[in-house]
Amino acid sequence: MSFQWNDLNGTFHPDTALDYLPEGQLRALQLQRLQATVGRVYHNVALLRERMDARGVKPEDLRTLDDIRRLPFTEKTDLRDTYPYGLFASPMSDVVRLHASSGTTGKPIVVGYTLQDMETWKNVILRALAAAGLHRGDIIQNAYGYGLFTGGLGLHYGAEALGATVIPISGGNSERQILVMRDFGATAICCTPSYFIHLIEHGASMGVKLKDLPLRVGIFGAEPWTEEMRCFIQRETNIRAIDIYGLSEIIGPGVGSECLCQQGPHIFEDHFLFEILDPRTGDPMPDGEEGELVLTTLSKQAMPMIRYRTHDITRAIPGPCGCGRTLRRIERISRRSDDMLIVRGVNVFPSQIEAALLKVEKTLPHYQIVLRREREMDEMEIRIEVTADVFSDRVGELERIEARLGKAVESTTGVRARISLVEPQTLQRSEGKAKRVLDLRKLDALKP
Ligand code: DLL
Repeated sequence: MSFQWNDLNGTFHPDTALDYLPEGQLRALQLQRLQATVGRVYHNVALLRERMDARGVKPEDLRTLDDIRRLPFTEKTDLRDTYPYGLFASPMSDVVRLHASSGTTGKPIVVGYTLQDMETWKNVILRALAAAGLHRGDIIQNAYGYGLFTGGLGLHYGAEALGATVIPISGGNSERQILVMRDFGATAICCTPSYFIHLIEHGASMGVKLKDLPLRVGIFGAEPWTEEMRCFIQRETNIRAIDIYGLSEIIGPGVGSECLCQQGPHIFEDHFLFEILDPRTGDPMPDGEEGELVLTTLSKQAMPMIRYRTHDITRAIPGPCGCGRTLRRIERISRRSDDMLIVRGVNVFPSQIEAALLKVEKTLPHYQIVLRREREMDEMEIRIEVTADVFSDRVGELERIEARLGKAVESTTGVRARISLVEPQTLQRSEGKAKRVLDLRKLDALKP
């Protein structure tokens, strides 16, 4: 049997054909799958059946896609409250894989997959990688963590199904990452954007410039990053930095991903239905306006999710994409409704700070936001690495950059911050998701 792989000339093989489904057919497929999913949940998940009964909704009441609004939301707390398997809609004997996510607080959540779910996952990843211009013959270094985290194993099977060569290196051990990247001739890397920036520096310290390697594409996600960060990565390495989005509760990586137009992730709408809602009222936002992303799985078996509130803030991007895919796009997720910091009463998002900082010359994309409570007042300190020459340059250079950064942050957020410039390689690096905020205010408040 011969396969039609997604080769450089842009032909797509059967797996990616769904990306181009005419709109009408796509919506019809969504409705059919939604009805089946809701039926499955109603008959197999007690919590959701009780909630639907309480609202007087039965699966057969779903006649159009808009009827989804009659269904109750699912929250992360529902997964915690029913830990570990309470939202599973398949018997454990059909579950072939478990993953878990610890999140930032509390009990972990557990997610399960049937064999068919594994096929779905493989399919969306394959399509994500193909959309990023990868194909048979590419050598993909997969530096997302393998294990309970969905990143490593999630990307793995889709990359193999694409026909590419996978290096399952997992996260960490940066020296080995660089040697493998160079010696094995990796043409693509998958990891968090913050870890990749660390690899750029680590390579430089070993005398390896990533620009000189065959590396062509980066599949970056699992944490918020900004367009400024993308520019930095592309400038330093000459690769295409592609944004991949996903979350454990829905499937893991592969809910959506960018094509080479790099204008926001296309959502794999044949498997995931998305709504953008006002996070306070739960009402739909007009097309193109910002709100909370709410996702419903359309083909998951083991753990279908109905109207899952992601707390990720984005908007639907109106209009078609230059690549010809009919799958709608969302704007990159730059923030979560729950990562908002309230500093002296002002709402501040770390992504706003990142964008402001990286616009100033000689800054490096490593920063930390430290919040303290001093004399009954919130104090925000921003530690940021700057290029080494700043420290050796003429007197006054440090102060000049500090002042520019302070101004940039204040004009973007409305909050004055103390800026501390630090030398390259001073701030702690992460192998996975970066931790940008250190909020010590509660601790400070306890001090006598
Ligand atoms: O981070 C899945 C994943 C792995 C996605 C590898 C992409 C690549 P969780 O650990 O459950 O799953 O975290 C999900 O991470 O709700 C977002 O807040 C954030 N996130 C994921 N991808 C992006 C992205 C994986 N591309 C949570 N941009 C999500 C911004 C992202 N935030």
